Amino acid sequence: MAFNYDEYLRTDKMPTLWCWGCGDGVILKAFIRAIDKLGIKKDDMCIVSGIGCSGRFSSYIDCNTVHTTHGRTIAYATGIKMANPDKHVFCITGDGDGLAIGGNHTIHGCRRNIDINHILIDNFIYGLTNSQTSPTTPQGMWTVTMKRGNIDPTFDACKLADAAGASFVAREKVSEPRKLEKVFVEAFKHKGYSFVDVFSNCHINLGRKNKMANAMENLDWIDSITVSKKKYDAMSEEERKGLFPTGVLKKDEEAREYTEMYEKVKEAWQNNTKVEL
Ligand SMILES: Cc1ncc(C[n+]2csc(CCOP(=O)(O)OP(=O)(O)O)c2C)c(N)n1
Repeated sequence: MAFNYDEYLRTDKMPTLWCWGCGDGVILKAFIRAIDKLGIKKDDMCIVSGIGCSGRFSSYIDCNTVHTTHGRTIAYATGIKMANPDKHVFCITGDGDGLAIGGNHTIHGCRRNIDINHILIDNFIYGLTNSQTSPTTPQGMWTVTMKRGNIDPTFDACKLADAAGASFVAREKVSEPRKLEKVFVEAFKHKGYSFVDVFSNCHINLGRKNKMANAMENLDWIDSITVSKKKYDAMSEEERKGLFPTGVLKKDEEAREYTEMYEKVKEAWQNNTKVEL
């Protein structure tokens, strides 16, 4: 029997405001399938999103949702998780939302290793506001704020998340929806900060001015800059240039999770002792 997505969707909000062929819809479906696979109940989860095309994600799923301000998703999600440590908290951000205006929050979410699942929808551009340079825009590409080609160095979000202390770090792409679903399942099962960088297409606001004006051309370009972690690990430094590894890049099950540590703070106050780390 065909999978019933409607069970999870706010069907009255359909069609989405995403452009035809946008990768955000692929991510939405992979997300729903992962939730279903894990049997997470709608009442036991909360989706927190920021502002952007990616920010609309929370509008479409029929569960507890908060559509917050640009760049402040992790701050809201941290509060929600601290007050409800037994619930699943998902953060959906764009690359501008989660790495530029909200970059600082992403760093400290990772550092605290709080049990939040952060999906960064990485379309390499500010989509909603029509093509400004984002931290992940590749060098040389046209943007509305760098019309002669972007001079900012290209940024690897997974390296940031790893260095900042996230205990689960992965990258996938919308051209491989089944792999994306699998990575989501692993990320959502993980206790601690799970960061998933999802390469997605924005053929309208990135592609049109960069010789990939339709979804397929944009996806082909994404395929050309990605390689599985296994292959990446076997490559020389020279061969790795311009490529991003996909798959689960880091999984540390020993790292201490923040809400659990906070329980120790409560105990310390009750017993009038110092927190035991
Ligand atoms: C404080 C603040 N600054 C700027 C904006 C304008 N703004 C809305 S969305 C956005 C960028 C969105 O880009 P990204 O986060 O990459 O998401 P996408 O739309 O590509 O999914 C900006 C700059 C805003 N809403 N609030």
